[in-house]
Order: sequence, then C-alpha cells, then structure tokens
Amino acid sequence: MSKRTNMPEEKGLEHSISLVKEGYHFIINRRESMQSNVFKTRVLGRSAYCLSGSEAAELFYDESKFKRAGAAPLPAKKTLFGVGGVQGLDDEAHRHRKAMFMQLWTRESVDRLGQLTRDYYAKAAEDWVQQDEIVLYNEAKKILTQVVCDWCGVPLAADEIEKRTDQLSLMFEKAGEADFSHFKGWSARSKAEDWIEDLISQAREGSLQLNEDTPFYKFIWHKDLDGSLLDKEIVAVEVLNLLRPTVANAVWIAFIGLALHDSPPNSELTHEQLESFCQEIRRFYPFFPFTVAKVREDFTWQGYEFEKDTLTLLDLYGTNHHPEEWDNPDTFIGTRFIDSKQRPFSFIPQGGGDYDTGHRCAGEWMTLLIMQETVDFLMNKISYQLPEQDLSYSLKEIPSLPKSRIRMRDIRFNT
Ligand code: HEM
Ligand code: MYR
Repeated sequence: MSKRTNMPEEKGLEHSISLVKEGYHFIINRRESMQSNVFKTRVLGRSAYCLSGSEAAELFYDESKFKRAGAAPLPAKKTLFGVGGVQGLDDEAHRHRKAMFMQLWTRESVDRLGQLTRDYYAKAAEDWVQQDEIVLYNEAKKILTQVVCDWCGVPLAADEIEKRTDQLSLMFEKAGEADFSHFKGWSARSKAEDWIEDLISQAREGSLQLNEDTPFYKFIWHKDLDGSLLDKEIVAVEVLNLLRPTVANAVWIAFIGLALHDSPPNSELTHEQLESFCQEIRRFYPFFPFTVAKVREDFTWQGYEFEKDTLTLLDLYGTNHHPEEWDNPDTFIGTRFIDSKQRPFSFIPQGGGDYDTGHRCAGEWMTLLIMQETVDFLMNKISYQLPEQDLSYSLKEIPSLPKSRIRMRDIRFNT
C-alpha cells in the first residue's frame, strides 16, 4: 500500500466569498501558497478537493474514480446546464446520451455550419457599414443565435431574434453571479425551456414539420437506452445544450477582437497559423473557470486519501496557465500551437480527456470552427477601427469579458 500523507488543507469554515472575490485565481492562489496541485478547502457549504495540472486532470477524468451525478451545484443547474442533461449522467446512460451529440459532427453538417457562419456575418456587416459604431460582443451573440437556430432546425422568426438572443446569453452571463442578478439567468432558462418544449410538442404532434437531417429532429426522436423517447423537458435541456454554448462563443469572439488588437498575427495566415492563433486564444483568455465532479468511492492517490462523495473542482483556467505545463504561460504566443501535439489533459479550456466516453465538451470543434471563421472575417473581409475604449478584463469576474465588449468604428467591406 502507498504511504498516506495529509492532503494540504485550507483552514476555515467556508471560502465561497473568496471564490467570488478571487474568481479565476481562487484555485491558483491556493495551489501556489500550499505548493500543491491537490488540496482541500470548503466552498458552497461543503468540503471540496481542488485539482490542477495534467496529472491531476487525468485522475479527474478517470471514470472509476469520479462521477458526475449530483456534482453540479443547484444554481449552476438552474441557469447554465439545466436539470437532467448530459452533464450530470454517468456510465452507460452518459455514453448513450453523449453519442446523441457526437453523431451531429458529420462532414456535411460541419460544412453547413461554416457556411451559415460566413453568411450571417456577411449579412450583419451590411448593417455595420451603415452604423457609426457597433459592439462586437453584442453583434456576435445575435449572429450566433441565428446561425445555431438555423443549423439546428429550430424555427426563429425575425422579430424573435433579440428576445431569444437575450435568453440564451443570460444563462451563461449570469451563471457565475452570486448576487440577485443570478435569478435573471434562472428566469431566462425557464422561458427558453418553455419555448423549446412548445416546439417539441408541435413536432411530435405533427403540426411542425422538421427536416430529418437537423439536430432538432434527431434529438426529438432520439431513443433512450430503454427504447423510449426522451421526455420533452429533457430534449429541451439538451437542445439548449446546443444553442446556449454556441451563443457563448461570443465571449471568445470578444477576446478575438482584443487579441487582434493586442497581439496581431501576420496578415496572411496559413491554415496552421490560423488554428494556432485560435487555440492560443482558448488557452490564454479566461472563460470556463473549473469543472466539477464527485468522488465515486474512497481511494488513495499519491498518498492522499479521497473520500467518497466529496465535491471536486478541476481548475481549467489554472491548468491552461500552469508553469509545469507551459513555457511562459502568461504570455500570449499566437504561434504556440503550430506543430504541437494533442494535449488532452493540459490544454483543457473545454474540459479534458475523451469526447465519447468522458465529459469533454461536445462542441469543441464547432467552437474552433466558429473562431476561425471569425478571425478570417475580421482580418480579411472587413476593415475597422477601435476607438478609445476600456479593453481591460477582470480575472475576478466569471465569465470575464473585455470591459468595452469591443467597440468598432469605420467598418468597411474589403474590396
Ligand atoms: C461540456 C466549455 C462550447 C456543448 C463542456 C465542459 C466545458 C465546456 C468546460 C465541461 C467539461 C467537463 O465537465 O469535463 C465550453 C466552452 C465553450 C463551449 C468554453 C465555448 C463557447 C460548446 C458548444 C457546444 C457545447 C458550441 C455545442 C454545440 C457541450 C456539451 C457538454 C459540454 C453538450 C456536456 C458534455 C458531457 O457532459 O459529456 N463545455 N463549451 N459546448 N459542452 Fe461545451
Ligand atoms: C456553456 O454554455 O456550456 C459554455 C460556456 C459557459 C461559461 C460559463 C461560465 C460560468 C461558469 C460557472 C461555474 C461552473 C461550475 C460548474
């Protein structure tokens, strides 16, 4: 048996207030002061282990050691994830549900997504050239709502665009708030679930016709492990697991606007350079702070005892900035990922490990595609100026965004 040692532990009854105050640096600060990639603290009224770095990430994604059922705190479910979705499933039930998402990534459907992204950007920019100024983040949210509804086959009338954009955005914008405004996210989710549930009922009753190739159709008629259809409430949660995070790509798009200003790449990017630039944006800028699981059964790792059912946080942002994993982790290097190997446990902006068997983000390649289309559009299809504005972003706010949301002026189509 391995020798047991005490896991470093933060003293005190509760540290949720520090989590709110320190934001993306909560785990990093303690990892540094305790000089340990594994430590214990108390947040959300309970004991919690915090893990950082690739070795600990590999442990976190070992399904025999950690489970997801009951891990996400209720506020995160009420806003961000919803109840009964893929994020909280384990084992066979998880793999079957995850396959419902992963079946969507055929060549044709990915190509269609790229085409829709280009089309909606081009359409939006026709309006931008008429305006004195636009706010990139707000525009991106509207564009992505239209792209993803069109791609999914979710009907979206022109006069609904603004309302649905707001509902889908509030679910991730308010998920990290600890004050009353968190309830705006809660309320937005319940309205959005009603919207999608109504459409599901119409499709199942035959009054709404959907193309069979669309993700919406596939989810509505997906058979669960026992051969039955999913409850419409669950289908709605899973459809929102496509719509909401796609709109959340607007956060990366605002950071693209910032990176093009702060660390502009060469004007003519090869495909590898473009991909590397987008990967570095996902590594460098803050977005999803940490992900959560629970210890499945008691076990010992590197001499530390892990107790059954204890909440466990894997530091995504901190691992992407970990000095044991990266050279100059706090410098933006747009060419860093050229020729780099896959790093399933150290480069984890959207989770780590395996897509099909683990909980790694189902939309990672879609995210990268939308980001590449965005960089190409902003660099090659239009020209613009950034007026004086506050481009800073705070690592204490979750999710973080450039303060000005990227204001752009003098927008012209390139000829
Ligand atoms: C899971 C981040 C975009 C669908 C996750 C996880 C993270 C994440 C951190 C959890 C990983 C874990 O717990 O191990 C992000 C970020 C995005 C993004 C930062 C950027 C906008 C997308 C997109 C989609 C998507 C575009 C779908 C179109 C999902 C789904 C899961 C997931 C379905 C649950 C997977 C599972 O539990 O097996 N994402 N995501 N995400 N993401 Fe994303
Ligand atoms: C998504 O919508 O699924 C992707 C992006 C959402 C980022 C939201 C950031 C706030 C996270 C709060 C803490 C999560 C604890 C499990």
